[in-house]
Amino acid sequence: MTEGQKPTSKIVVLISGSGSNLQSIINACEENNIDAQISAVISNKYNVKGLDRAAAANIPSIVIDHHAFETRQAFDQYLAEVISGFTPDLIILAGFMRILTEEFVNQFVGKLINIHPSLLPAYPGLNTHQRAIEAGDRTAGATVHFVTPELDGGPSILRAQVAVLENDTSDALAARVLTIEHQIYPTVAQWFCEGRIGMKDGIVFFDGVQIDKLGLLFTPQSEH
Ligand code: NHR
Ligand code: GAR
Repeated sequence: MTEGQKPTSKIVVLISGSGSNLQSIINACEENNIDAQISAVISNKYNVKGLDRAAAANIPSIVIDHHAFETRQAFDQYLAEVISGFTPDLIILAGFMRILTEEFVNQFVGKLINIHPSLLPAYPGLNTHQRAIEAGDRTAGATVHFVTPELDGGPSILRAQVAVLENDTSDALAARVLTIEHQIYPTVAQWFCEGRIGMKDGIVFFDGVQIDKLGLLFTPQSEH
């Protein structure tokens, strides 16, 4: 490390499934678009594709099966211990499907981010795409936000929109939203690792300036 330079940040990624968002973070780290290393991938499920992605990138992975714990608190306590062992600067929820207890969140508040497949505050929780289609929404999207104890209620950092098409299906919309997720999540991870964003007293700062509660709006780069 060159003197005076900040050391590379350490990231822990939590997954439950396919891990395509994990892949976008892996790629961005490998391409030096994020100045960080992924110390570990933790899944609460066995045999998910995200674990194969971690293995392919030579990243250690750990499965912590929530069924093995009697209570949510016990699972979260163990999860927190394992995460703390890696002394991460940033913890990324990437399709992680377990609601986290207040005790867990409070241990890591300010360094815990999530990507949610809706334009928060619309549609917190599950089945976001079906709900957007049924409501007749013309736009959908994804939101990266700091995690607070309130489910999907933490302050937004960056949102991106996609169109809802005529006769859209939940799967088709989900795929369209995922492509934009893969753009905004590495962007936010890099901002965090560069120290450009942070949360203080529930307020997000970008380059030292307070941002709107809805977060910044991502504008895709047009082709030249
Ligand atoms: N925990 C806290 N405290 N705050 C948040 O904002 C969180 C969180 C944990 C996960 C991701 C979230 C999403 O982006 C997330 C945000 C799981 C559920 C859920 O209902 C809802 C939202 C999110 C993640 N999970 C069920 C549960 O009982 C299990 C569902 C399943 O296993 O399929 O935990 O959408
Ligand atoms: C993503 O769309 C993510 O926003 C969403 O699940 C998908 C995970 O895809 N997250 C949640 O719904 C969290 N409850 P991935 O595993 O391919 O990254």
